[in-house]
Amino acid sequence: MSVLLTRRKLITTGLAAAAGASGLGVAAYLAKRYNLIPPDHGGIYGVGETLTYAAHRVLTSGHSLAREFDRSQISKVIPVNGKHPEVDAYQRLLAGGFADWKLTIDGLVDRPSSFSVADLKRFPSHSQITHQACEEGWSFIAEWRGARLSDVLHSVGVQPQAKWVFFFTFDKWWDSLDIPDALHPQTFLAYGMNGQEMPLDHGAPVRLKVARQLGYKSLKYLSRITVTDTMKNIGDGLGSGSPGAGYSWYAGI
Ligand SMILES: Nc1nc2c(c(=O)[nH]1)N[C@H]1C(S)=C(S)[C@@H](COP(=O)(O)O)O[C@H]1N2
Ligand SMILES: [Mo]
Repeated sequence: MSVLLTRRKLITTGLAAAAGASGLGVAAYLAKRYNLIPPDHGGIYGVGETLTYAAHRVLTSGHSLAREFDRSQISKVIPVNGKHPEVDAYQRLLAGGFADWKLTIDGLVDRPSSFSVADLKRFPSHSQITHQACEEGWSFIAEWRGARLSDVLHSVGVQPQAKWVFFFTFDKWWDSLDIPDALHPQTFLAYGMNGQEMPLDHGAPVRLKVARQLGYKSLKYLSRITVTDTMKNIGDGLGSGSPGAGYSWYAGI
């Protein structure tokens, strides 16, 4: 067993034991010591959120892969959660076939930039056949195609002090990932699904695809990405709209 594994085992065993035996407060203390506290740890489910996030980060050290499937396993019926945005700005882009759509990336980057769909297609194109699970209980397997978010972020030069990557959409959703999940090889800016351009209600023209978290982290209809070193000045400061609606910021599976 490697030294790293031993250390990991120690921390996770420690977290679990502390949670079981001596009370959740000790587990939270250990997580804090190792800098594994998610932003919404203060709520009713706070200690539970901390344990899940900390255990995932320690066990997977950021880059373990979500399971991938064969084409034959792609779901025949694909549910859609909600309709595409009605706001004028989105409707105008849709009417123009998204030719004028651009994804802005700013914040703690060396070269703030905007990317059209064609620009994103110039990055190496990757695909994944993964499972997407909604917190409401339904799920499906689909093939997603896109650019790795890591490739796009590297092209704009993420600054060393960066900790979070925030995403904003045309229907006013917002969420964030930590740097390990943002740079994860299965985190895509996805422009294709099951061999087609991204279908309208699945997030056209480009959505986020986060393979290792529940569906609600995979934001559709992206408009802007901002890299930050704090969550404080964005929304209610909890990293996402989800905690306010009763769902945790970290939705790892
Ligand atoms: N912009 C935006 N992104 C979103 C949503 C949304 O309503 N708006 N719904 C989320 C939820 S709850 C889920 S489960 C998935 C659903 O993706 P699908 O419609 O492609 O199945 O998208 C997520 N991303
Ligand atoms: Mo969902």
